[in-house]
Amino acid sequence: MATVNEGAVPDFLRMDQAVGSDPANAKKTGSWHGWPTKDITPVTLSDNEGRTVRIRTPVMDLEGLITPTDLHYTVQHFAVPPVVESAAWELQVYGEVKAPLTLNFAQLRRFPGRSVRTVMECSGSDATFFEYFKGEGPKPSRTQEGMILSASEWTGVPLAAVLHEAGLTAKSLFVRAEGNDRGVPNTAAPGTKPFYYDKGLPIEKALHPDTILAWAQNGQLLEHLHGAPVRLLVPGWSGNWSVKWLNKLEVLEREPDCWYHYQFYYYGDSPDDPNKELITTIGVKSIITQPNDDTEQMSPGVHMIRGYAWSGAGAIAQVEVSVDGGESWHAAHIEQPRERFMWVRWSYRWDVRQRGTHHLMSRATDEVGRVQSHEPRYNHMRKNFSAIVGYKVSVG
Ligand SMILES: Nc1nc2c(c(=O)[nH]1)N[C@H]1C(S)=C(S)[C@@H](COP(=O)(O)O)O[C@H]1N2
Ligand SMILES: [Mo]
Repeated sequence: MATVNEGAVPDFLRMDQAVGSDPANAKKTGSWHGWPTKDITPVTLSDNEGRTVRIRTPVMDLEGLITPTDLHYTVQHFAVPPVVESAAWELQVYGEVKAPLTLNFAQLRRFPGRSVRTVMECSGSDATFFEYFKGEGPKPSRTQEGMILSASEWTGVPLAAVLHEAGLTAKSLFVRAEGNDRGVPNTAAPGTKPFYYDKGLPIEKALHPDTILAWAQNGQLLEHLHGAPVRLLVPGWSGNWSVKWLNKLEVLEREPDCWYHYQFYYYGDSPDDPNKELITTIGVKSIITQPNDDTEQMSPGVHMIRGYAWSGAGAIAQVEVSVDGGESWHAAHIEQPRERFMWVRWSYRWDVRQRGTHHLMSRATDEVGRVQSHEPRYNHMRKNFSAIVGYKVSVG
């Protein structure tokens, strides 16, 4: 182990000199954030053994683009599966391939690596806004409930590299990814047998270079709740495609009949709707983070209205802000970097002189021309809410 050569460290760099002796530098808590003690806490739920199994992200409190891993939301449909050590992990690749293969963790890591920064949004995020928009429920509070929305840098290898190693044929049209968690959904038909969580990705998306098998998140090996040792990561598509605790890749000629396709993550008016549409790409969406539900009266003067914007279909091209309930719109400043799958931060300088109530809104447009809508796309499962949510603020 290397030892520090005390003599080589200049006095001003020594920890005791720098912070220890001066009471003004004593560790502080509360709203002071110069020490890693600022109380930004996720909304969590624990199992009956005290383990955290659900996390909702306090998006209004975030700075920058990366959600710290301990604040990144987590969702799983079944019980969290037992830990599989990376040394014991294996990935089976089989089905419509030239040469089925089994890879261990070390072998997977020999493929050329790739990192991708992406926003991840659960289809169920903001679902209670559907009732609110229909006038059937109170306005949900994103500050109090947290959001099923986060963003990370993920590191792994392109799924395409592994598929090419196994060898694709003209019949390799879908890739079914299966996790290690097993159960029976609450809403499944009586008699449904337990099954492993799985999703069947069309080959075009499977071969996209940013669709990766990830073993790391934000510079560290994956944590168990996020799918360790290896998960699938499908940027731009709803979170449920990014299969955690990945064990198997089955290549198929036809779309597999995964339960979480047309029984859960679909658009449609009812379970019997003959025109069900599978949910893939996430919407074009912006949210205002400042001011927010916790903001009390604002004083006349300059305020920064801030937020995030993202789209599953392309980079964000424009964000506009309205301070009069959507009658007039002004361009917001979009902060760099603006990456294809990442969210962006935006801000609008609002110089407000007039006292009274003002109705703030934000509207995002992506590079393929999709514009955030005023009305949600209603669907029986209440998935993928992406409409504009306004905030009334009082200036006085
Ligand atoms: N194996 C497995 N993978 C899964 C799920 C699951 O239940 N089992 N849930 C999906 C859903 S609905 C979402 S939104 C994301 C959440 O990923 P995270 O917990 O790392 O944020 O994982 C997806 N991958
Ligand atoms: Mo989800």
